Amino acid sequence: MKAKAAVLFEVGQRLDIREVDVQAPRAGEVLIRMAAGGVCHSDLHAMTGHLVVALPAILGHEGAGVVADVGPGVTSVKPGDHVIPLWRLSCGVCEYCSDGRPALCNAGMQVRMTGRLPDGTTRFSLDGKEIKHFAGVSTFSEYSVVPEGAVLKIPPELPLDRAALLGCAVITGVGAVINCARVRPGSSVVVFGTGGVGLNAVQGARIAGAEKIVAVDLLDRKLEFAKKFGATHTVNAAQGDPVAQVRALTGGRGVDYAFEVIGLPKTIRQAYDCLAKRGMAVVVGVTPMTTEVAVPVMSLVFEERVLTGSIYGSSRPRIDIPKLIDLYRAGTLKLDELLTRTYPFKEINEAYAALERGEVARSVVTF
Ligand code: COD
Ligand code: ZN
Repeated sequence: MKAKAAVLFEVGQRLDIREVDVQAPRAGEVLIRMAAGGVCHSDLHAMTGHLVVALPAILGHEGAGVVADVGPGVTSVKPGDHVIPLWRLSCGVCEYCSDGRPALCNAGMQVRMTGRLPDGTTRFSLDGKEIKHFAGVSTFSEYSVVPEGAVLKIPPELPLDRAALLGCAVITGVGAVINCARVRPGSSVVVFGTGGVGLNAVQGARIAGAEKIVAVDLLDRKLEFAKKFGATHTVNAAQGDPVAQVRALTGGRGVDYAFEVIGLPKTIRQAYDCLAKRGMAVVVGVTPMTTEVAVPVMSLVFEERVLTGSIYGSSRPRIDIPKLIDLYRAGTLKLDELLTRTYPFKEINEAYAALERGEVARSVVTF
C-alpha cells in the first residue's frame, strides 16, 4: 500500500513528505493507521545530527492510531483497536525485560541503531529502496508497521491526539521523576528545560508530592506553562546564574532532585550543582555522542550525591501508561493543557520551526 510519510534523507535537511510503499505486516507485526504524531525535540536532534539515526528514515516516535491489520500470530490487538506505539521495543525475555527494565532491552537498542525491524528488514521503501523505521515506530507516516511488542492497546474513548503524548513526552518526563528518581513527598525539585518533556517532569514532581518545584528555562513563556503544571517557583536562566538562583530559593541548601531535560553539558552540570547533600541529578536530555561532562568527585563522595540518567522514563510502559490514563481521567495528569497546538501533517516542518522558536508546550500533527 501507499502512504504519505515524512522522510529524513540526510542530516541537516528538513522533512520531505513523500508517498512511500508500506508492506503488509508480517508474523508478529501490526499495521497502524496513525491518527496523530507528536512533535518532540528528539526528532529535531535526528535532523540536526545531534542524535545519530540510520537514514533515510521516516521520523516520529510519539503517536497514536488505530490498528488497520495484523500479521499472523498477533494476539494482543486486532483491527479497529486504538493503540500507542512504544518507541522502545522490548523482547520480553532478556535479562533487562525480566528485571522490569524494558527500555534497556538490547532488541530495542538494535532496532533503534539499525532502523530495521527485528528480522533485519524494513517495511517501508521508496522507488524500490529501503526507508528505515525511526525508533521502530515511525509515527510520521499515515501507516506504519510496528512489532507487536511495541504496540499498546488503549481505551477507545481517549482522544488520540492526547493519547499520542503519553507515548513519549508524558512517560519520559513523569517516569524520570517517579520511576527513576522516586521523588518523595515534601522534597525539593528543580527541572532544567520546561518543554514538552520537562513540563511532564514538573507535573511528575507535583504528582509525587514534592513541596518545592523550581522550573528553569530561558523563555518566560515556558515558565508560565511550568506554573500551570505545578512549578512553585520559576527561574529564567537568561537573567543570571540559575544555580545561584535555585540555591537561594532553598536557603542555600540545594535541592533533593534535579532533572536535566534539555541535553546540554552546561545544563547537566548546572543541574548537578543545584543538589543538596544526598541529592540526585537525573539526565533525560542527550548530548552529541562523544560529549563528556565533568563533576567534582569530592561532592560525589563527601556529599553522597548521585548523577544518573533515565531513558523512556525508566518505565514499564504496559504498566505505567494505563496508570497515567487513570491519572488523566481523574484530572491529576494534565494532557489537554499540554497539547497547545495541532498542525495538519503537511505542515510538519512548520510544527518543528515553532518548536525551535519555543512557541508551544507540545504540538501534534494529525493525519
Ligand atoms: N537553560 C534552560 N532552558 C533551556 C536551555 C538552557 N540553556 N536551552 C534550552 N532550554 C529550554 C528550551 O527553551 C525549551 O523550553 C526546553 O529547554 C526544551 O524543550 P523542547 O520542547 O524543545 O524539547 P522536548 O521536551 O521535546 O525534548 C527534550 C529532550 C531532552 C527529551 C530532547 O531534547 C532530547 O535530548 N532527546 C534525546 C533523548 C531521547 O531520545 N529521549 C527519549 C525520546 S524523547
Ligand atoms: Zn520524544
